[in-house]
Amino acid sequence: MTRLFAQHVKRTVTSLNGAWKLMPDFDGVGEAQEWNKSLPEEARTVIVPSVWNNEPDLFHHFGICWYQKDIFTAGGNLLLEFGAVSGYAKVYFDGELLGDHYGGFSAFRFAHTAPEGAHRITVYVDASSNSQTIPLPYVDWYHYGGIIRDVELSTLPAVYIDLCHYDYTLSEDRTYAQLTATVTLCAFEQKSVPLTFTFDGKDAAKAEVTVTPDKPTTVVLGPIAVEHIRLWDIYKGNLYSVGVYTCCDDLYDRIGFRKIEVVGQEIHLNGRPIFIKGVNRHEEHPDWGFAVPPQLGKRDVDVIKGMHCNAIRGSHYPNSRVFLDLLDEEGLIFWSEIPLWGYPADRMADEVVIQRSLTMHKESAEHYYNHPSIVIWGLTNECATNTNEGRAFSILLADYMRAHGGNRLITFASNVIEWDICLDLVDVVSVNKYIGWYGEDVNGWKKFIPWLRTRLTEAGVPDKPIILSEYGAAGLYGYTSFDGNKWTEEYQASLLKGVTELCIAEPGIVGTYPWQYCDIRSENELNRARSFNNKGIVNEHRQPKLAYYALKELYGKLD
Ligand code: ADA
Repeated sequence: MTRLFAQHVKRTVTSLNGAWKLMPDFDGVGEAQEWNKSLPEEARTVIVPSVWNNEPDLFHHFGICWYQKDIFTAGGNLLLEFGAVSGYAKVYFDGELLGDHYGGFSAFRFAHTAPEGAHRITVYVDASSNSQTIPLPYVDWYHYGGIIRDVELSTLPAVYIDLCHYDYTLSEDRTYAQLTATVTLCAFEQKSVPLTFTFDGKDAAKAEVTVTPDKPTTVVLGPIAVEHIRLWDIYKGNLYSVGVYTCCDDLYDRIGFRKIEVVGQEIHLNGRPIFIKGVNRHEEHPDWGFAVPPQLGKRDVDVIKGMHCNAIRGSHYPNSRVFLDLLDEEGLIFWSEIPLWGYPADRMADEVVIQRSLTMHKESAEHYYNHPSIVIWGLTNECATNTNEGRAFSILLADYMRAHGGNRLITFASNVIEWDICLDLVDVVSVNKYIGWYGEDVNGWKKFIPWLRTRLTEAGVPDKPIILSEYGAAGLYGYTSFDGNKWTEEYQASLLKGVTELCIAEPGIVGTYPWQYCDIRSENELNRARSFNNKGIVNEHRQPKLAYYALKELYGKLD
């Protein structure tokens, strides 16, 4: 996968990005007509990763498409990996089903054995949505479908390394750590292999492991002692190279040592209170959909850092690993979530939705575990957390992420703060509010911000820190006027400035995430001008609006 460092040295990995055949299946006939074996002749060539909606005739196609690629491999034990497929995916190898995957923004893989020669990979992608999908049909972004991240084929030895999580405990003074590597190995045939844990370029611990093909084997190496630690911190992307290897396979990663915790009404990073100077960002661009190139991610980081932000919320879905790598390096804080956007009570009681939600959070915890930049897990966004169904659902998700998500804070973004009954479940209370845009007069903010603590006290959680996780106004790029009316850049800039100032001055408010970094494509039904959500601080081409300079000045003063 595209990362900022090499994950493998011994493993042979071939990129399957590039030309694939694409065939839209408007009438759902592909399975009956065995497209898993061969696509019709009129299938077109597309470049993967991409979204099919950027094909001129497929803009409004929210259903099924099939992808196919003919490959040549030296054969043996293979691992076929997808960085992400937006939609429900079924993967076929030479016409035979390898497996399926639900969840549009996370990586998945299938192991398979095949002889040397020519083979065919086919992927069925269903990007349609209904009352049981995540996301639901009604969202405020575009339902792009496609193979949106890298595809790779690796050749594996009999025993291979599937996953490795690194855990550590820090000494009181945070200069020393005890570090372990928890390694999951899989096998095509029973075998013993020597396993080495390497830290900062030096072998640190070893074990002999026997792995059988029936199930993955997990082994813990270490703890090893790490002294004179350079902590990972805001704007200090201090990273250490870590890895595990056997005779014939390896997996490298990077970690950062840091400690995040809530102390009274504050969030402490490495023992120090922080103020989160955030921004909400969709990983989206009209030319690329969700398949944004890493170069754009880098540009976004530069623009966001240029605004003196120290944090990004990945609204509303898991972001690409390469983007998280950038944040790890820059020392920027990340809030990661899954697209549980606007679920009403009955949907949160639906067993299919529950299982899908748990799986998607599980995949985030599993794949993103080692990224120091992920400091917050967002469980849901604007769901009915004012209902018993919402509470039962939130408990399930919070318990899972607390048990498996590493040293991170748990939150969800509430738009029902007045009636929310889940506030006790989180480490930090996050509030979405659009006073001054939808309905109420902009002056309402002056009452609302100090009232939040009163509300928390009434809800029985008087001491939790608070984040304003969304607020904003649309400003049409280039539309400026002395009248300062809604939709002008002036109105947007003044609202964001005013609310951010109120939050900074309010004790117990520990962070702000204005909505939103850049303009994004949205659905027509939401009555959005240009069919875009125009609340971007920069437009979709990353050109700054007045709000950019207003926030830059405010956030800059806190550096
Ligand atoms: C919500 C939602 C965002 C966006 C925003 C808006 O808070 O979480 O995704 O839709 O409203 O612009 O209205």
